[in-house]
Amino acid sequence: MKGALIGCGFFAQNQLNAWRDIDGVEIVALCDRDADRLNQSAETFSIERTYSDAAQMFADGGFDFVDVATTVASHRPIVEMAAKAGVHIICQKPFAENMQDARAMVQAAQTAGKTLMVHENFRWQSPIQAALNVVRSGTIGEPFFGRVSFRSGYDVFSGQPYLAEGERFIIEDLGIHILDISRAFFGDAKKISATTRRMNQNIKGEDVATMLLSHEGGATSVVDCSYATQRMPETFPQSLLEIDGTKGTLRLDAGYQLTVQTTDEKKQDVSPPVLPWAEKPWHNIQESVLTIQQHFVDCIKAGKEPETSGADNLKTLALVEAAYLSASQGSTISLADI
Ligand code: NAD
Ligand code: 89V
Repeated sequence: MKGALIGCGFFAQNQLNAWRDIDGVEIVALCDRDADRLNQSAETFSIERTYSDAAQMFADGGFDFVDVATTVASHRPIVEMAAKAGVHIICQKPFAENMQDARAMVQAAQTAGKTLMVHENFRWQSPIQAALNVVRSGTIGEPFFGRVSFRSGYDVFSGQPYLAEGERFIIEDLGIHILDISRAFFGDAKKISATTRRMNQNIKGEDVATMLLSHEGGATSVVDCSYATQRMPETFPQSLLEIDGTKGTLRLDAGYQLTVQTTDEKKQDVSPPVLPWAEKPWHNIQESVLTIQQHFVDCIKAGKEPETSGADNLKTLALVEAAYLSASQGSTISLADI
């Protein structure tokens, strides 16, 4: 399969490394309107075709899929161009700026008959997959309560300065992943209520969010996120889990320690591997980039809908919108109204 990538910024370097690791895939074209970033990525990854204009790249064609690694404002126009050009699409999160755009993007890919997957990679992290395997196997019975927690004081703003500048921050950028993990464990949500705070006065958006979800199957989950938490050990970028089921409990604690208690207790170290191009503490996220991109390729080959497809991600994005609405109104929001 031949691919093209648009947006040669901070995170795309991981995506380009991961594409290089996947058998049978070659990235043949790159696009970025920033010439320095474009040329640097082209040189690092030995990619000859380079473009400053995505429309020109699609017009020239010669690839089966596009990887959209730009920030959110450009996602809808690029995804629509890609669908018109008749290529499969993998698009970074946040999928879209609002539900209307996201629905239009899903529709565009459906009309074109092409796969559209969102690069929603946190549920693909191997410690999360290890916990999902335990829950899906029925070992702890029916999960009725969960907490999915991401609390850190890590400086994300030096690598991603735009995160300090938006009206929205933690729910849209990070909470979106943690809400998606909650969906992976407990299914879709019916209702959500949220509170937010901004503790860091040097940024525009909220950096603390606490969300309570009622899931359609009856489970309740607490999704809590913070970039204002000074603690040792610093756990960035680990998502921690506490799940109570009818037959036992599961904990994913700091340091990737998984504990499953039923009639007995089993402890397991589920630390992710550090890939040759990865570096700590990002290795957890970096490994999931490889896993999710492999899933995209496997699904296209098998003609299957990806687990984190565009259509699926509408439900995660709806949770983000509902959480902001809840925090601004001080009320519980029904997902049916989003
Ligand atoms: P970035 O600003 O470093 O890079 C984005 C690049 O896209 C820039 O080089 C910019 O010039 C280019 N670009 C923007 N619009 C363009 C257009 N229309 N045509 C051509 N080039 C264009 O951003 P980043 O930190 O790499 O983030 C990119 C996306 O990845 C964001 O949506 C972010 O939320 C997401 N992200 C995801 C993860 C994850 O774990 N899934 C982690 C970090 C970032
Ligand atoms: O995964 C992300 O989207 C990143 C970070 C982990 C820093 O929040 O922006």
